[in-house]
Amino acid sequence: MVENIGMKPSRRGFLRTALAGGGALAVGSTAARAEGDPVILEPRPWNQFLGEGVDARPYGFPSEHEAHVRRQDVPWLTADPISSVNFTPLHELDGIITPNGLCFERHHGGIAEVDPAEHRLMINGLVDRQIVLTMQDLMRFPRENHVYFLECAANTGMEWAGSQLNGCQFTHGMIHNVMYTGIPLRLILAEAGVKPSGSWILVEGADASGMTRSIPMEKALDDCLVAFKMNGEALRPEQGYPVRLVVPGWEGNMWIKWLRRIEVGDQPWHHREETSKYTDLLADGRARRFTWEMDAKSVITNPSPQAPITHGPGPTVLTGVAWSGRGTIPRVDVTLDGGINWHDARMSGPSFNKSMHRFYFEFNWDGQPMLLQSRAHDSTGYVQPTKNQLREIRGENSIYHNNGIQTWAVDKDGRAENVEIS
Ligand SMILES: Nc1nc2c(c(=O)[nH]1)N[C@H]1C(S)=C(S)[C@@H](COP(=O)(O)O)O[C@H]1N2
Ligand SMILES: [Mo]
Repeated sequence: MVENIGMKPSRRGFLRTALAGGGALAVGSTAARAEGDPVILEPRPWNQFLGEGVDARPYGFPSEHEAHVRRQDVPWLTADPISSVNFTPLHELDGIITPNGLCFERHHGGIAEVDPAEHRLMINGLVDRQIVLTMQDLMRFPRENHVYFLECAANTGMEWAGSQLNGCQFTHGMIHNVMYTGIPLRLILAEAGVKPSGSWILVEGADASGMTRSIPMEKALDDCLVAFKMNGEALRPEQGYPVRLVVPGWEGNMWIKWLRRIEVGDQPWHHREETSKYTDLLADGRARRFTWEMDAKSVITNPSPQAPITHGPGPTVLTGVAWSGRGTIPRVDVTLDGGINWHDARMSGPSFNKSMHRFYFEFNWDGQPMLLQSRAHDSTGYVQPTKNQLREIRGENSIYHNNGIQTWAVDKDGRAENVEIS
């Protein structure tokens, strides 16, 4: 089937051909277009008139032509928009960083509009000194910068039993990847002095949901951050302004927003979000307890249902993202024929620990239907499973932690649809 769709047998051979012949594609279509093209021959408003001055946009927004690039919810998914979720438009993005205004939102009590002057972070419980820190106090701790993905454990949860939502925004968009500036949590805990019996922390949010989660001390002292900046600017209110917890590689629910209290204890609290929620019910009625780490996962973002192929047969760019809660993604395989032939995708951009990675696969589409899939390999050697492999182990009751391989069926017109073949 690879030959059928015009693939060169050797990936390296194709790349060389593509690079050498790259000009041919561009020159051919450009030459044809130049004749009588009004956008070239007739003046456009933007070269006839002067534009707005430098002060017109003190805080910039995207071009009005990008208005379709937006977070979106699925109205029937939740009873109301207060305890709900919307989704990152992955099919409109490139590279690895999610712009702040497009990071998906998950709230249990709506967006807390916190006044930083009235925000406090309390450390209590099994500590030598209970302390209360203001934002000004926090600014005096040493900071670090790290790029991490946050994925809700429910991402792709609607797809357990079969394909359901038509677009990678909805199937995979409960994820964002941001550079955080924050204080290592261990420094704040050291300021309070953790007692020898302190082996767990409870983190609590200042929003109306008062969300809490238990986190083992080992993780708290390892790479958790108390973050106040995202992509260089203050956290957005939607993301927990003025401070949120960053729990690298672990499920999004633990990344408490509007962080106001950290209690040190000697056992987990077993609150709502770690018992009745964010627990995986297995086929035999038992439940997986504390599934914190996010397994390696990937998705093709283009082509995909919201991003069909509109240019017809010929050179085509396939791209997507991959991530793992256990490390980096050295390799992603892609298939155009539903897993009969797999090809090495080309990784591009920085490869950070517990961050999103970008992959590309350029090929010549011959206009025949395709079954597109991607398969991530992480730095521990773990390989992203098929959905059937997941169901064999976890049954059909699950919602959370679905990292199975996603399939898009592309028809001869380039339209893509969410399907399941394995
Ligand atoms: N205080 C508080 N923290 C919270 C939540 C919340 O509702 N309140 N939602 C959690 C869940 S379930 C997820 S997936 C992430 C979502 O983070 P985001 O809104 O930045 O995408 O925040 C977590 N932290
Ligand atoms: Mo979540």
